[in-house]
Amino acid sequence: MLKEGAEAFTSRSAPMKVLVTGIDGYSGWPLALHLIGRGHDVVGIDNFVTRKRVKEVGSWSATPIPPFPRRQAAVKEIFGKDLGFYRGDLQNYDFVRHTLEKERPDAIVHLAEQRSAPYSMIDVHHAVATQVENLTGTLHILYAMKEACPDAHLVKMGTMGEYGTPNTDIPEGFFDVEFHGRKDTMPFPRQGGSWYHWSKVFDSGDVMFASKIFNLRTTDVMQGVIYGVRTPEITDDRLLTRFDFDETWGTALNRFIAQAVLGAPITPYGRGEQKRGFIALEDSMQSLRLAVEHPASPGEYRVFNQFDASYSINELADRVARIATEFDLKPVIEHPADPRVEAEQHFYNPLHELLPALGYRRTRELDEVVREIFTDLLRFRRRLEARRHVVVPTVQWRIPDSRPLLQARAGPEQPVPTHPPGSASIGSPA
Ligand code: USQ
Repeated sequence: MLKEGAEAFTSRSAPMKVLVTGIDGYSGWPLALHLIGRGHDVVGIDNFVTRKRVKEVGSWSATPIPPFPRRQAAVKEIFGKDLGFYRGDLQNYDFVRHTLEKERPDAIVHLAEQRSAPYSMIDVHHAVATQVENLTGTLHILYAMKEACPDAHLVKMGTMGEYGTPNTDIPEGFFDVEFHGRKDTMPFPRQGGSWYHWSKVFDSGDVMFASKIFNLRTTDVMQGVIYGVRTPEITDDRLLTRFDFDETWGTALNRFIAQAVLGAPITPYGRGEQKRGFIALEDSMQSLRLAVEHPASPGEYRVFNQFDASYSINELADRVARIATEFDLKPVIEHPADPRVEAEQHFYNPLHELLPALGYRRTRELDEVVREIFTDLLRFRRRLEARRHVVVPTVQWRIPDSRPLLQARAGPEQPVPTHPPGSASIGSPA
């Protein structure tokens, strides 16, 4: 349970060893750079499945991403530090335990999960792969922590989407309930909006329970939608992080900017009054670092709502359209029927007080980041042009098999989930 007040947190500013799972990903890579820039030692794990899965839906990153050994070499050259790396799969328990035993990190930031809601909704195979892989990876980490490094602190990437859109304020994880005359503090109800979001809900239960039975230090991060392509540490194109814009892997604001660059319609789904919590990439990294540097206590399971401000999808579309004109673009906004099953107009007031209590401060304003994304995407316009067909919404929540639709969009190849559970080899430092 969460301890009250910021005083309960013990800050550790001394250099720490941090293991980042999913280090090759959109958040994992800039997090590694940010932690290294702050003097921490970073070791990463990845199996490169996101690279494969983005290809599976016919897309690629708008930013060109070097192979991992070149990323490591750039870190060595620019930061003068070694970045340890294990290529391997969290589905393999021996690999996870072996890596934790060898590295004995102070903190583990667990980002290595299937992170796309639309990908999880393609068909039954993608739904099952998402849930089996996400839950198995997390359970393997929890057990391996107990065996190999029980004093380490787990910072687990969850999602604001676990809460859904209830007609009440959303607390940070827990709330006080009075029912039939009795009172208790209980986990706030979770109402995921995709098989992906439900996998995070189930993960949260597992992390909370493991924290109790194994006396582990855990922080569950309810992450809002991240936007942006740069952090201060990305000073060279070899250090760029990936930027997805396709319907499956791209997220709302990033997609809208890519659509404006392409001259394709910006697509707020349905009425566009859906509200979500958003945060700039740089500020998300700041938040994760604060969580790492202020570990939970042994046996403590705490929940942070990690977003900076809430916006409706229409507000974001309008803002992107307005800023696009500064770049001589001629944006058009269209409202396709919502392919998802979600409230298109609703109350939304999540609280976010715990990270500010640890020192979180907004460093980026939305308009400024939108301009920065436009500037970068215009540089990589040809990469967007080459995959322009993938921005159109295709995966439908209400139908059990969207593969024919994806196939029609992508050509003859039938997408099937890459990387069946347990298929990857035991990794070694590379
Ligand atoms: N949306 C549009 N038009 C688009 C794309 C999205 O209107 O072209 C709408 C969606 O219907 C939804 C909202 O924008 O209402 C957010 O969708 P999204 O694709 O940006 O984000 P989502 O699928 O919720 O998932 C993303 C990340 C996920 C993370 C989550 C945080 O992929 O890993 O957990 O954001 S949150 O949304 O707070 O749950």
